[in-house]
Amino acid sequence: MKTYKIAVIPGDGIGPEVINEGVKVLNKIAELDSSFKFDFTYFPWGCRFYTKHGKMMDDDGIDQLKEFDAIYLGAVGFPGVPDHISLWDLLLVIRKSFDQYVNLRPVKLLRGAHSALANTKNDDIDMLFIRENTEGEYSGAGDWLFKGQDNEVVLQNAVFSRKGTERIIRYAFEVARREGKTLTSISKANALNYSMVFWDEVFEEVSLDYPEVKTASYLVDAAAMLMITDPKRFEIVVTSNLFGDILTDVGAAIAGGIGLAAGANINPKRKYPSMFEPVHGSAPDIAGKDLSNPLATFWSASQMLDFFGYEEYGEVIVSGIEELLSTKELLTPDMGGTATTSEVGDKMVEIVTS
Ligand code: GGG
Repeated sequence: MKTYKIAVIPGDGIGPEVINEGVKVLNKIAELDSSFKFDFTYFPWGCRFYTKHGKMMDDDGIDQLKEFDAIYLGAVGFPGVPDHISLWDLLLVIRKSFDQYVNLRPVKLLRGAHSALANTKNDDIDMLFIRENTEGEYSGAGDWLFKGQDNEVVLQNAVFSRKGTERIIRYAFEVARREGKTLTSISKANALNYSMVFWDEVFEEVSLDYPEVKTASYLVDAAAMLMITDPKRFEIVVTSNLFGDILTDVGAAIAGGIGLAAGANINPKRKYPSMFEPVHGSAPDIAGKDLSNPLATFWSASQMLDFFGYEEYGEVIVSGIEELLSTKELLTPDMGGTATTSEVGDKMVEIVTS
């Protein structure tokens, strides 16, 4: 029997609640198949850890995580710890250290989900965002000069390496070719006259290796509008770190809400663990109240199962989410229901075993 070692980082705010339900569901899935099981190891890292120890994770945290097959993360960020510290010293350091350069974020209107767009059919919203995840606008390069003085200057540099840009675009072309779908590149070359001109050039170059893949390109501002007015035109989308982060929140709004938005941070070479996490943050206002929505965390678990090659079980989870959404029996308040996080988790466990 194969044992998958999973590092669990529940993190902050609602992170522990949603992760608890996700682990319950993953354990139940493993009971359906005698060929694999999960071995979960918990790490108490996050803002509470920072308040006690002055750091978001152990000094050798990355070395500890290397031993695992995957990381399952809840949420990071809590009032009292500056957001750029909680993000950079935990989430982003993991993505970069493990070269998780592909961020897969499905923007798909599941059966039963309610889109912020009127008169939308499920088939109208079915995209996969492939976001560059280790460099670009989130390179972390910059400087803060003459702090507090009249001549204060702040620099935040976007870094687009040829290797980093080419590999994410190539990955996206591979997905588009495999799925027979159109690949859309989103950039902003008219204003960002170095980085995005380069991005567009690399996209053109790589496209020559995939003559069978239909392509489209949009400026990010136009893309944001078109996702609302004509979402059907987007299928597979490749874009930079910042644009992907922003546009997938637009995606969350049109595909049922942030409580349904899932994400996978993938190291395609499988040299290091990949990380699975809901897109949402830690929602401190509802933390500890058993009110948070665990559906995105379930969907991220389904992405983990897909990654391990158990697509049939990944599909069991996604159709379970659809059943929950369609029957509307047990949904959390953000989805218009009155159920608690743990009640939704219990119901999901029941659905996946039925
Ligand atoms: N669920 C993970 C989390 O708390 N994410 C918060 C966030 O701000 N993420 C930014 C990003 O995905 O780049």
